[in-house]
Amino acid sequence: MTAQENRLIPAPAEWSPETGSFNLTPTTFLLARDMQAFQDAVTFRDICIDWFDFPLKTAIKEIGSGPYIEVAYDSTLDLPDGGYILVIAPEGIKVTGKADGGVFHGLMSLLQLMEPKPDRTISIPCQTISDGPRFVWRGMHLDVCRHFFSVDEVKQYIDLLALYKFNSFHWHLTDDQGWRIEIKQYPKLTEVGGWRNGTMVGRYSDQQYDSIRYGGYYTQEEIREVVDYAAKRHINIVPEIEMPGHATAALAAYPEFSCTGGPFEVAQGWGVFPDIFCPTEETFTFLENILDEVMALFPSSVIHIGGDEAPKDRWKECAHCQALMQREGLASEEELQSYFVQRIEKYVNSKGRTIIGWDEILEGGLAPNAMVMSWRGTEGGIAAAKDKHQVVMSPNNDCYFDHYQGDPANEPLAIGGMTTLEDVYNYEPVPPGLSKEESAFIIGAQANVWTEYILNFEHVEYMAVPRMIALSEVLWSTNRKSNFDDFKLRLARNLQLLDRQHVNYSRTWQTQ
Ligand code: TNX
Repeated sequence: MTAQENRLIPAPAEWSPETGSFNLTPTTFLLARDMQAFQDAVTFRDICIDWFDFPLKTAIKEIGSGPYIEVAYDSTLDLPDGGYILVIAPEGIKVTGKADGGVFHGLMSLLQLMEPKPDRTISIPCQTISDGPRFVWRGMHLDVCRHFFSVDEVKQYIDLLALYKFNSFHWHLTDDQGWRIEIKQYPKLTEVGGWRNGTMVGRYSDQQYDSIRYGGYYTQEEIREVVDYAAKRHINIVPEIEMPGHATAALAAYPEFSCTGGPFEVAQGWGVFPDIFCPTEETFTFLENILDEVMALFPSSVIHIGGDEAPKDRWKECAHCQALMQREGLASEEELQSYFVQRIEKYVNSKGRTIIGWDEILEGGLAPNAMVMSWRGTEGGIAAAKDKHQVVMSPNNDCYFDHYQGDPANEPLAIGGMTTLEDVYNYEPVPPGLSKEESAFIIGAQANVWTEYILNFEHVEYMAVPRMIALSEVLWSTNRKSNFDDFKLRLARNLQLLDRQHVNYSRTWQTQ
């Protein structure tokens, strides 16, 4: 393969093309040297059936005399965690990976290089790759509240994350417009909170609504299935349970945890709503019980507790809140939010997990062990990093894939903003002005796909792809060339892979 034909994204750290190719036939074995690698081999076999209808055989013992695709973990590799060495020669292929996920990442590179032939064999050009990630948090988010996506669709989304070596899926499960995760102790969360009696249609300024009942939720069994599916692809799922704001759906089901007692309806329009959780002992018990069930379903060491856009109007007028502020010596409602988050943090920490929240959790004082997701810009992230808290960058200018990606005149209705493919490609997660020590607290970045104006999964694909492909290179590649023209060439070839899966990616960038 010539350099011009290279289509690997994210670009590997070191890459040397060689002559010849390996020919994969239905009798080729994928041979695992350890049980961990065997698990990856089995997942890869499933992926090859899905992608190429190709029945790759897997084994943990040598069968016959090869040729093999050999996979093994090796903790002594001089590579970052998750790195791998991939050697493709005419006599065989070898993937050696470093935990966590190195073998799988190597296999995803292999997948991108596979060229199916009409005779049902697959040709893979010879080369040697040595590779490893720059950041440990390589994230994509999906809002399933404003619009709901099926288990199958969420798995398709996870497939895309896996192909581009993302390792974190932030599942935004609760919001004003719908509560999407079954909680056994509080069935009304989904029975009532999972459904709304209409939805805003078109532009926000038009204030038009339909009156169609809309909703859905995931059962705990489905959640486990998705968690397992992601884990097999070395993707951790970070669940988000929003508090104290974006809580209208929960309060429609259980108004007793609000300041006024309600009643409330699940929100039909977009925006920020004034009724938020009231910090009573009963509310804390309610939220802790919910978090217990959430933590039992999600092994993630990090739990997202939201924290954004919580108007303080109700707290200002609430006798309980004002008395609590007096008792605790809290000078403002922002400090009351900080008190709220710190109590939740203490609880989550007591279960051995860490909380992450949107950058509003800095207001009124950051909880001692919290991680911060910086979305309103980079200032929150910079402040948190200086304060020695881990930060995931997600600034809306560069990482909001609900924004327009091209001239609004030619694009489907979006929330606003403008984040082109080139903007994402040129994004640098470590902001200037941080010292080396402070920069180490920027552990990665994430793009968010909020779905107010994204009504179906095809549209999710359109908004996410190829911007997420550009982000994958930002997050993974250590030798980023900042050569957008070269990236576009590789992208054009890389997208042929997605044609096979009928992914509805955007072509807007081709005319930019
Ligand atoms: C702000 S980002 C929100 C979301 C919206 C999004 C739309 C964040 C923490 N909160 O609730 O969906 O803007 O871009």
